[in-house]
Amino acid sequence: MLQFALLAKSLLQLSSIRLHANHPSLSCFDAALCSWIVLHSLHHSYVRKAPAVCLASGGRLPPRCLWSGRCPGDFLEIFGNVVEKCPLITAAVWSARPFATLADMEARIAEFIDSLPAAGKAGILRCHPDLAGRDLQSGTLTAESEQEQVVAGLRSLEPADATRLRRLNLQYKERFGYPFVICAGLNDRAAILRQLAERFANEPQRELPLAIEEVKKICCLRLRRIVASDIKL
Ligand code: 2AL
Repeated sequence: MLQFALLAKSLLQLSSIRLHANHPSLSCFDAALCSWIVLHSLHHSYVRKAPAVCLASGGRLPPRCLWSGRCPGDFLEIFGNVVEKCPLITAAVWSARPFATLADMEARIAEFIDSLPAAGKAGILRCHPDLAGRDLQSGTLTAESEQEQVVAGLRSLEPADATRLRRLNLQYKERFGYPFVICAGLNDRAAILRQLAERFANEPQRELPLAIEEVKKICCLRLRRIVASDIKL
């Protein structure tokens, strides 16, 4: 029991808990209580400090998210493309860790994007590939983008739809100075074509925030996919 008490005492000192644990003759009850407090506090400080993302998935933390909290390199490797070809955004929100929830991380990314001037927002949009464009045909899209475009049915467009999409994409880019961006994961090809034609008519001041909202939706779906794949590990 003395060993148990000493262990509890050193653990208490390790975890910086200041209880009256210095007394050499802790009772059995004191020792048990101390141990419980120590283990409980160690568990909580670990859970609070370690993870980049802490999801309530039956009390389990996604393993890759757990270790991704440790250094920026790991974090970037996992989350670097949640905003297409904009790892700078991921690197910037790294400082805001730990994230209590996935929604918290999404909110920090959205906050960062919203804080950019219009030229920065347009820059983010310019990092996005055309929908059903040359990169999809040549297999040079990012893995995330390819998956989204294929699932939306953009690889198997009818020739007439493909021609229409190409023409509208070009006109849109000429009008706004960046490619048409929409969350392909939430729209099928008919909805994409319809929205492209509708949004083309918008004034530039109205279109920029709409396009940026789509970037945030794409980001949320990508984050969810990453975390879901972690939970399966
Ligand atoms: C994309 C893309 O690559 N994935 C997605 O959801 N939307 N591109 C785009 N121009 O909208």
